[in-house]
Amino acid sequence: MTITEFAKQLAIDAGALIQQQSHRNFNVEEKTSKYDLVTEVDKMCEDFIKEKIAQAYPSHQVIGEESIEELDNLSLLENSDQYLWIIDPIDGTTNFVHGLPGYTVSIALMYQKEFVLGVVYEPHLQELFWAEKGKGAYCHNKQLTVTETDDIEKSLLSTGFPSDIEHARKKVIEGINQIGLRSNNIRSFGSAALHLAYVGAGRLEGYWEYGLNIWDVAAGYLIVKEAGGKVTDISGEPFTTRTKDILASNGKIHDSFYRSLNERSSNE
Ligand code: LIP
Repeated sequence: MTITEFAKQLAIDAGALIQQQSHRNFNVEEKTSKYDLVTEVDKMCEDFIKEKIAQAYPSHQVIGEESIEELDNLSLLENSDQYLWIIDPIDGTTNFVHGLPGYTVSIALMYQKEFVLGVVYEPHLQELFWAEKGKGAYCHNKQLTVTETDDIEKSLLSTGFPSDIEHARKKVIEGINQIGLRSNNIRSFGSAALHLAYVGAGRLEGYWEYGLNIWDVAAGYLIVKEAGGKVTDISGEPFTTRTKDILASNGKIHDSFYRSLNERSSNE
């Protein structure tokens, strides 16, 4: 089994575990605030993924959302020359807690500080989005390409509502004021990884959000790139492992998307 096949199967198995656990009463806790939730299923699923990676690739390093020991682990992103997995066992935990679809399993792999593999699995529709560096992006076996739309007014955009309500969520809401009347429409599905996969799949022209972490976006980043799209930070600077505020698009609307979000409203 290739490493890509391994990662795809791992995401599917993790998704099945989540679905199985969704039918019972699970414990929900607040992480940094009441807007930032974690369940025992997130932790169980992260342990499952880590264990499988450790069995198959004992020398590989792993960063997981639910076991991040901030400084030590995050410095791996910039210093590791080896294989480094970046996982979010349930991206969109709020959806999961509320019994809403749209949450995903996100698994990315870096090698020598470059993203080489990204897998996003949506267990409700059982859709598997994945990309390999230099080899394209796919949904199952179908190759993905971003849309050709070059007009922001014809673009379906998306965003998320971060748990940091004082800064990041405020900025999202300001962004909606900026771009809501200039685009075709706006959607919000509740998972950064899913939004990015949908941009890659040509279902959305663009996605922006503030205050994210690398495990939310690593796999989706590669899917957008390999599908021919563009990902930067919100000010148009290159995407890095430290990017918190993200702008992803089909590439053709990127500049006007960026300008529309950053321009001051004409009513001010
Ligand atoms: C979530 C994101 C979502 C964002 C939330 C949160 P989690 O990830 O994917 O789009 O709005 O703030 O970061 O915490 O469910 O893994």
